[in-house]
Amino acid sequence: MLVQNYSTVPFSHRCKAFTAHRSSASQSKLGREFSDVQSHSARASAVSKCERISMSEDLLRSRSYPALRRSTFQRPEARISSSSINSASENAAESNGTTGQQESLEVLDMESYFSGRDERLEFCRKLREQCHKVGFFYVKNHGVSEELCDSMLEMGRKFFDLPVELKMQLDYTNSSQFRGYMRIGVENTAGVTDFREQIEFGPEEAEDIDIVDGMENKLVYPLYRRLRGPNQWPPEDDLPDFRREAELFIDQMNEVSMHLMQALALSLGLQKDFFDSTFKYMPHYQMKIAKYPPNPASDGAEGIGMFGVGAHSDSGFLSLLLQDDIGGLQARTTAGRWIDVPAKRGTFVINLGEMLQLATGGYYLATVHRVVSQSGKNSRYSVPFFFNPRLDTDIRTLNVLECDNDVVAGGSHCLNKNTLSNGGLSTHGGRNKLFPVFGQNAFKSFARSHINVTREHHKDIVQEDGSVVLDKLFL
Ligand SMILES: O=C(O)CCC(=O)C(=O)O
Ligand SMILES: [Fe+2]
Repeated sequence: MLVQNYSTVPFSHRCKAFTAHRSSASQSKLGREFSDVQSHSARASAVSKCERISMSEDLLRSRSYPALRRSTFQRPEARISSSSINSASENAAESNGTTGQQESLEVLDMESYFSGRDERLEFCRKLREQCHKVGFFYVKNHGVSEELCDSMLEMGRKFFDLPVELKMQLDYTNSSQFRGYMRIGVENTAGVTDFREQIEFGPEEAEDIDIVDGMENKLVYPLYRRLRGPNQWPPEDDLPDFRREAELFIDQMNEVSMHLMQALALSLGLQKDFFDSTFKYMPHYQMKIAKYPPNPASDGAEGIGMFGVGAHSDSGFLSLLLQDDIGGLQARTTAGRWIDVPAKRGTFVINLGEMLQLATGGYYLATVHRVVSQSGKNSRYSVPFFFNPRLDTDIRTLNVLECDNDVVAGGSHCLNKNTLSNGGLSTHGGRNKLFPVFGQNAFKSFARSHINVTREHHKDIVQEDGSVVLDKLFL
């Protein structure tokens, strides 16, 4: 959402912004390659500030989490001992040493997060290391059953196999929330068509409508209220059980995501519940199912369809990905090397979005990734889940580090009052402007990515010449 040419950029991802700040220093080891998001001094500063905050035993105390609707979530019970864990931050500090020995992405075991104090600490230490150096990793023992994951991928296959007329009945242009079916060609990255079709869902709610003089008014303000509304589900007759399975999956993904947010808080030396008030109760998540056809060029050559989705980093906070075993996902090291992120059964791929990168002053990385279309006959299916806070979240409250503008590369990669008070945080030479409220940024990104939907459903912000005017509505 931070790029300037937003007319083709969907909300959940697409920002090359921070890649510009990564040096191309040639480092042979993966951990190092991924780690140089900022100048050395900036990173050192972030580290030292972070490590000054020590964890207390309270931080690791398990908190109850609302029971899941129809949940079969398999979270092991937490067993937290009450002894002191003051050495946690020292352990974490050690983890930031430039070991840089990894050659493939790490798999973090969430069972240890749910286990005793020492295991939980160790999990958080590894999490911190991966977020800081790589920004891309797997988690296993996350609690979502393989059966449900398989079922989601199968539901995706069945959905995309439906006749195009049926899929088009769920076309995203029907939805003022920008949700539904997107055929190939609707989205692109840096002007190149993404070679995938997808269906997108968000929190299932009634549309947020004001009653004015006894009349329903959909043109509510703040604008981000318009992102609340219903999903477009495939009819039960066409696709029995799709909605039930998808809602079950969403519930469980929300739960895993919240555990990860708590683990992220701990990994940064914060209270475990640091993110709870903004993420736990009404997260504005986005789930989609994507189908990536094989590369139309039988020899896998470059050309139209070479990339399912081009190089981008995700714009939100936390992305979780379920993928089948076809392959094609790659993450880019700062040395410019593309690393395969192959499917590993029983895992989710986790990567961080730019909002989290900003909130940590660049200490945690929003790593660039892409999907390369595979040769052969088989399509690839994946289920990305983007976990974001409540729409009304003031993103300044998520700033987890004191941020020194003189030190941080670019001078303004932090969410503090000063940089946001003049109507928006600008990064990258003023091209990318962030608003203080999460939903403002989300709406802006959707509205500009899908201008056709904006013109159809949000006429009040479209000018006579067809362009969208948003900024003044946020003042
Ligand atoms: O489908 C995938 O494997 C990745 C998708 C992705 O990166 C995105 O939608 O932002
Ligand atoms: Fe992505």
